[in-house]
Amino acid sequence: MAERTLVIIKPDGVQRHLVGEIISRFEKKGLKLVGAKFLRMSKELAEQLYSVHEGKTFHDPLVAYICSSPVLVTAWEANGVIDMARKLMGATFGFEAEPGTIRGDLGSSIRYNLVHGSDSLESAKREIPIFFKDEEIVDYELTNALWLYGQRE
Ligand code: IDP
Ligand code: MG
Repeated sequence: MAERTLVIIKPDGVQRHLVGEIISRFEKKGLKLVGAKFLRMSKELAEQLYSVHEGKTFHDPLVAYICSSPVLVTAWEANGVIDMARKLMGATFGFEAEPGTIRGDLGSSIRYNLVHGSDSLESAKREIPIFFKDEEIVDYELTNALWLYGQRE
C-alpha cells in the first residue's frame, strides 16, 4: 500500500473560502484523496493532534485556534505523499513560506497558516486514526495512475 498522510484545512482556510483552492493543489499534484470529514474539532481531539506541542508557549492558543471554527480533515495517498504534501504547504510561518506554496501564496501569519500536514511516517500513522476509522479510508483505484506516475499505482 502507498504511503498516506493527514492534511487538515484549518479554520482560517474554511473561513477565508480557500478550501477549494487548497484541495485543488493536492489534486493537481496527482495525490489520491482517500478520506474527508468536515467537523468542528473538540478540545480533546485538538489536544490529541497536537500532543507533541504540549507544554510549549504556543500550545494553548493553537488548540483554541484549531477549535474556533470548522475544519476539513482529509487523508491522501501516494508514494512519498508525506514529503510532497509538506512541500506543497511550505514553511510553517506564512511570512517565511516560499511563493508557490500554499502558505507562501495565501497567508503571512505565524499561527493562522491555513493547513496542517503530517511531518513523518510516524506522525501520519498516529494522526490518521485520530480522525478516521479504518473503514472510513476509501480504497479505490486511480484509473489514470499510469499518466500521473508513469506506472500503475
Ligand atoms: P507545522 O504545522 O508546519 O508542522 P508545527 O511546528 O508542528 O508546524 O506547529 C504546529 C502549528 O502551531 C503551526 O502550524 C502553527 O499554526 C502553530 N505554531 C507553530 N509555531 C508557532 C509559534 O511560534 N507561535 C504561534 N503559533 C505557532
Ligand atoms: Mg507539525
